[in-house]
Amino acid sequence: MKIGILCYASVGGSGVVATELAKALASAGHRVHLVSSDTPFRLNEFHTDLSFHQVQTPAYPLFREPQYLLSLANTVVQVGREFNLDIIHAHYAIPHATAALLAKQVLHATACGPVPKVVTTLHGTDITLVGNDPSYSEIVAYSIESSDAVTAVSSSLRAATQTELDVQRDIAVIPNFLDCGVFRRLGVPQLRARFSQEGRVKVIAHVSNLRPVKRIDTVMHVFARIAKEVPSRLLIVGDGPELGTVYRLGRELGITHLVDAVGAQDAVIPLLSAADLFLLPSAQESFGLAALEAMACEVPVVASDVGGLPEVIEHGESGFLHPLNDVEDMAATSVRLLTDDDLHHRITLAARQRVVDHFCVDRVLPMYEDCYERVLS
Ligand code: GMT
Repeated sequence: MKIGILCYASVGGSGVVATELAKALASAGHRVHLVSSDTPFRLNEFHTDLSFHQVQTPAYPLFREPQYLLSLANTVVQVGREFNLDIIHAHYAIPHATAALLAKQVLHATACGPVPKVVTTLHGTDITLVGNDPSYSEIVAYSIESSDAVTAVSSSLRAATQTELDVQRDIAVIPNFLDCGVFRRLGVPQLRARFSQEGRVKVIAHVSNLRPVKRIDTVMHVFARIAKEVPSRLLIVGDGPELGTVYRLGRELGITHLVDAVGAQDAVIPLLSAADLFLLPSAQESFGLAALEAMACEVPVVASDVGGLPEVIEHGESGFLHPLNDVEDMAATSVRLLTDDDLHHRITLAARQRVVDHFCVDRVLPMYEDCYERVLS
């Protein structure tokens, strides 16, 4: 199949999933065209059947607002026409689904042959945080209803789409995935020695784009409680608007000297491989790709019981889930995991096994291929 994929280039799970899907589809013999404002940050290697098309959004003095939606749709029209795309796959509804539908209309009006079908994948905040905002909701709901097929990364997100946007159509659940051969715990003795201070302290990790929804304040409060009981350090990987909260609460809680904030990093596997525990106390998480990546690297996750996280982590089996903002219980569970080697070992193995059983690329890729084949037939 000839497939165009639209996604964000910025650090975030939807761009990661779209890019990994593009790579996997190309490796499986499809011809894939990735369309984005910039090179997506996980597109780090050359694939013969995967091309990247950058959207150019020229400025003009009359425009006070960027016209990205139009230039994106225009690029998709050009790529669709030039390469006879069968499928346009929009990742994240805003504005990708809308741009894909607009491009399809233009291709329909101007083409002599078949026009591509539009598949939209919903990722989370495109529904729960931004998409349901009254300033976007009409267009988002219309774009979802008008796509030829729609997928959501969890049952929880499908339900939220139906209730929050009053969408009636079928939505298939296709979970997020990773390459289980690549995402595995590595031996990283130097990194481990650096963060664990030669094995004297435990390493607690948090990886995110540090936006308010990730509840960095809770990460800091939980860690402060852990550090009172177990010698440990906090490894924060990522950058974003809440970085200031890390520094402010670090000072207020007297833990600045225990925090390593290393910024946004492409290579998260070595960093996760140096960790003993992963905290994800988000206010909302439609899936929690960061948790999945930690579990694949044999790092037990303590997270909030929200959104799609219970579809990834089975509480008490492959990780732990606590009510939102339950700092005391999150800290108590973390201390148990860090002080009970048998429990830590059991959860670690179960977490890795859960990823291998349900979320490896070879299991999930056929679900997307089936979805494409269904809309084309
Ligand atoms: O978090 C966002 O604002 C958007 C999005 C992203 O691009 O990172 O995250 C969502 O999509 C990920 C990939 O499907 C999911 O793993 C995240 O759980 C989800 N984020 C939220 O629901 C907050």
